[in-house]
Amino acid sequence: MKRALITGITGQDGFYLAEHLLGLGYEVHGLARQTGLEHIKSNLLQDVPPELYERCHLHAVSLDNFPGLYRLISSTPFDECYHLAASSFVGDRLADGYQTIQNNIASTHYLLAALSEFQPKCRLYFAGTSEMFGRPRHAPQTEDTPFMPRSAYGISKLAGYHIVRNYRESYGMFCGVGILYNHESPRRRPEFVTRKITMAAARISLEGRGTLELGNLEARRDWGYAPDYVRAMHAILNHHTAEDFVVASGVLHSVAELCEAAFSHVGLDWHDHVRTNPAFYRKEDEIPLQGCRAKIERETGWQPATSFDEMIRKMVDADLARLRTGR
Ligand code: G4F
Repeated sequence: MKRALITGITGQDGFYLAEHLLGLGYEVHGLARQTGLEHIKSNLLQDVPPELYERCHLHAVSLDNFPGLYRLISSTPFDECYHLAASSFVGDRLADGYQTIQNNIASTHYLLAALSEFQPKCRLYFAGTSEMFGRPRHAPQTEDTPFMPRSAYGISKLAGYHIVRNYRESYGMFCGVGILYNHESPRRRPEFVTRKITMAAARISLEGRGTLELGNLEARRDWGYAPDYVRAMHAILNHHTAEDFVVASGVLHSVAELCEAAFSHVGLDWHDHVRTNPAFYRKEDEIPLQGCRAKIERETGWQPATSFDEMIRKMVDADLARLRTGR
């Protein structure tokens, strides 16, 4: 039986990855902050079924707790480690990004240092992001597109990527990188635009009235379904060589199209309910973040299984169910 360690196991991707690996017969271990574990025990994490985590070995070790991390990595052998933990909201101003930069870089460095010391044969997956391309020179982006991050999050992830690349090249460790584009699900946090819209569509359809304030409706993103993308993470770590892979749908949709998909699913016209508010505006670039998934498809056979419309319908349905049951 293979043994995997997931950092950030209580997040959206950690949840789906744990579910996927358990289904493949792995013994799954997860790192989480003490508060995250207490939330699981007292069933406080919204919609997180504690049954899943009961099947995992959870460790109350925060990634900035270097001694705790060393103790775990020096005592338990892992075949694979998925490093997903990170502060991940893009909207914060660069000037407010100190914690994001500090935490995301230090955690990656600590983890790699501990693995190289005690378990150099453990395969490491690093959660890269399209935010590392930031302001790309062309679309769609590939593994060869130059990085040009423009957010604290993108900068921190790019620094983490270079740490990982150095352990791969200089120490010969198996470090696979997925450069993931936006990926969503009913477990997405409400500050991200997909979930903000699906929650509003569900609420307004049940209450019969209401409005939703959004930023730029013409903003476009390459959105995919998180459970599909965790399959890509596993494929990347089980490829014959450690490489970088773009993981994307390859298709752009606008925020307006997202509204259309969500509101029409509950029989509403989004134009009647959506207003724009400059407070949510972000400057969008002319060249969009749109990924080319040709390499991962060619080399691992990975493909997304869920369409944009299907994903939005699943999210709205889940939000309707939550509102109806009061959970
Ligand atoms: O949902 P978002 O906040 O996601 P964003 O900034 O693209 O970041 C997500 O995807 C990245 C790529 O995978 C990750 F690196 C990152 O961690 C995160 O998961 O915004 C999506 C788009 C943007 O263009 C934004 O300007 O929606 C636009 N938008 C328009 N109105 C809005 C709103 N975004 C938010 N959050 N709220 C709005 O009212």
